[in-house]
Amino acid sequence: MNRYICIAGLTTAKAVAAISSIQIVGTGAADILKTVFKPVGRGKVDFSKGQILHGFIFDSDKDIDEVIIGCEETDSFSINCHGNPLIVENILELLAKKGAKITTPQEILVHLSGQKHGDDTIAAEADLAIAQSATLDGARIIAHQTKMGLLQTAGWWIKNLDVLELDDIKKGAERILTDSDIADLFIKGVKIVLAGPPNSGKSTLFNYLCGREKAIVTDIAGTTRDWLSAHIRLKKIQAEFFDTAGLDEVLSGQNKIDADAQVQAKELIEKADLVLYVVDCTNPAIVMAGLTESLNEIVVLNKCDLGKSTSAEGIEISAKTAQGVDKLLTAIEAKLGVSDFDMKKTVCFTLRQRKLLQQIAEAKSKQQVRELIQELLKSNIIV
Ligand SMILES: Nc1nc2c(ncn2[C@@H]2O[C@H](COP(=O)(O)OP(=O)(O)OP(=O)(O)O)[C@@H](O)[C@H]2O)c(=O)[nH]1
Ligand SMILES: [Mg+2]
Repeated sequence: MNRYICIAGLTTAKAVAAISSIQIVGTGAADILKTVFKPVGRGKVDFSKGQILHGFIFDSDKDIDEVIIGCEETDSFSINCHGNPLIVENILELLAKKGAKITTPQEILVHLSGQKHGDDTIAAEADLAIAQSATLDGARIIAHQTKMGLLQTAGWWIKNLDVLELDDIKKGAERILTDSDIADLFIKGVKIVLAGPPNSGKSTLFNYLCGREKAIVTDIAGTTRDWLSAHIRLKKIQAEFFDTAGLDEVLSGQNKIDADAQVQAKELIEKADLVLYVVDCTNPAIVMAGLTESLNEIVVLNKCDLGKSTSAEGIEISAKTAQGVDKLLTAIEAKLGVSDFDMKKTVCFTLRQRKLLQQIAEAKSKQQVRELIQELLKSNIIV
């Protein structure tokens, strides 16, 4: 029977790198390490908190790798080995053989932040979310919630529950949810889809934003079929731009490849945070069809270097000369609501928090609100 209840897993990327880090945490972690680690030189090994140990991980009479072990807490160690997936696998296999349960980086991180923050769930969740934030501002927004923000608002609600109106708390929860939608754009990044009729210059604009000729550009309608994407840093947020096939009913009926390309483009549009509907402004009869009212959309009038012949409204640019592109990037952030977002707003940043706030926004009694806030402040983290 397994005597230990400890877990181990890789906390760095699963790739060839200079160093990989394996974390082993929980009851029995030190006992396991004693059986697989030998120090460089002689002397007794001291696994107490704060020690840094240099030596070898070995299995029977065979050394697996030279390592540096950081003793971070009682029964919490980081094994820093060479960044070779094979070595990592051998060490994990050995730890499993000795009784550790091998698990995901997520579970390890949950364990570590739980250890660090005790029952302060929001702070523990923040540790995990900050590590995955797409931007520094996103990390800053999350960090704010652990001292002020969400922690303070929830604490204030609980403390003043008797004198506060139920409706005011419900409205407060709704406001937090709305602000969280924008905060999410800083934290997770945004998906922006370039859509529009064939030949309007979507790929030309995409290439300009990428800074290289990633997509094929020709004057043949229907050039792009498989979509391409690229991560591009805007002024405030991180965006993934998607170049898609031109939307066109004729192309759609032409053959299976074009038909599939149309389907893919429409699927991407549905999932986008923002659609840039790119049209050729030299065409007096632009078809503005294809998109739905519910979409967050900016109309881009491209090819303005050739003169404008359409009466359609939109942002005039030339993807070829870059004229107007800066204005477009500013308009994108304004449309998404991130340009003047106050980083000190109270927001939620996990699904668990969001669900509880949704329940608070629909609560029927103060007692129900009390229970929900208590759960918000203290409960197990759900990754
Ligand atoms: N003068 C001018 N030509 C442009 C501009 N943008 C694109 N073009 C030209 O328009 C043609 C079509 O450009 P693409 O970028 O391939 O158009 P697309 O929208 O990706 O086309 P599909 O992939 O077929 O949907 C090419 O010949 C481009 O050089 C622009 O701003 N000004
Ligand atoms: Mg294209």
